[in-house]
Amino acid sequence: MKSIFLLSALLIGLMGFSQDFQPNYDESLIPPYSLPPLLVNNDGSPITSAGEWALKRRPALLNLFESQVYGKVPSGIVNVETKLLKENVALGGKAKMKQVRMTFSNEKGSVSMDILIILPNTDGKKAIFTGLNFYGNHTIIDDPNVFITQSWVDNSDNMKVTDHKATEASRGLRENRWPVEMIIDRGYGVATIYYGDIDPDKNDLSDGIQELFYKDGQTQPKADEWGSVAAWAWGLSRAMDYFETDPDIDARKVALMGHSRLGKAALWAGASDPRFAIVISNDSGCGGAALSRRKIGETVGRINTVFPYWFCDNFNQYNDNESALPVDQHMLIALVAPRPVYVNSAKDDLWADPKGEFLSAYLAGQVYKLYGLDGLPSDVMPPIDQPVQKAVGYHIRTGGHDVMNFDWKAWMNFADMHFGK
Ligand code: GTR
Repeated sequence: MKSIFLLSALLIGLMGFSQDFQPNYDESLIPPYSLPPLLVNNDGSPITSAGEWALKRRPALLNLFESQVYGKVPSGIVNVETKLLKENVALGGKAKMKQVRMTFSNEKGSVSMDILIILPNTDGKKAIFTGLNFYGNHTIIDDPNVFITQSWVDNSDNMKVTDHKATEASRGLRENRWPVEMIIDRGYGVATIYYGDIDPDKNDLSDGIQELFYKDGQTQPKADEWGSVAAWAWGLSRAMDYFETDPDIDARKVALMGHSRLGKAALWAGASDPRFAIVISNDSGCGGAALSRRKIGETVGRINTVFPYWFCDNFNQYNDNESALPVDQHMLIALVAPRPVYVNSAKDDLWADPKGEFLSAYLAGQVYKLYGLDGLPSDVMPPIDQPVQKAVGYHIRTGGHDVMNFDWKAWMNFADMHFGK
């Protein structure tokens, strides 16, 4: 009885927050804020060299993001079994397709994720773009060889998903976000995973990879343990473990990209796992590239209310209390340094706060400078549709919350530049 009462109170509270929430889109109404300094240690001493950054400040910040924002991966042992499910030619012979299943298991259970890999059908190791997808590997290319995920999928009219099951009906429906042929023609490979294979995107942290890590009797992550974003990031790192063993992939040239919630996961994976050579955030917004303290569009309180399982429970302390955060998201971007990082926004995607995303990328430049590298040259946003590409890259393009060919072209130019093509 008590729990029913608590549950309804919680639901009413959540509905209240999501219904009453009025996002602010007016720059003049942003509360005054000061950002925690990137280059000052917790004891007040300044960071003046790349060595000090790498030895002192970076680990301290990584730790804060782990314990206060995304959550730590708990200790635990899982067996990993990797199996090549299928290999075939694709795109009329110009590409080679492989599907690899990684199965993680222990006495608590078993979770499998399928990596769809499409590479130019030429000799030698390929640089690749990797990232998670929203509706299943079969949505990114209209090819009957691609297996349909058995994992839970969010229902969607557009994506033709009902009863939370992926079917033939959505094959190829996300080709617009994954211009595979264009990527292959530029000499890059693509490797993608359905994010729900790792942890289904619903408020239940007992049906994904987390459950394999629970101690006996545990049913929820502890306050400083991983939410779904960190679980998705963990899956990306496991994919990287596989890339390191694949003779067709140049594991030193893996560019990691992600859109929106998957952009948050890409940034966290890229910040915490230095094997990703380039990290790209597309419209990742709140909890991704956007500065939390600006409170424009989506806020920490709103995201934690509507998606209470994305971040660790400790992140709730900062709902409507951003000034207490010991970090802000410019620090997350800086954790990628000195590896190239690219942030991009869309003009109409105000919910994700394009200016806040830009400022994070700009401010992270302080750390690149310690390495003798150029960040973004100015704190004024570049004009629409004009990418700026240094060690830090940024663009804001025409249009809304989406992944478009414009974005892919900019990322491939950025990769060409940094991979020395
Ligand atoms: C929204 C959420 C955003 C973003 C987006 C998406 O509902 O508020 O933070 O993650 O979903 O992933 O498409």
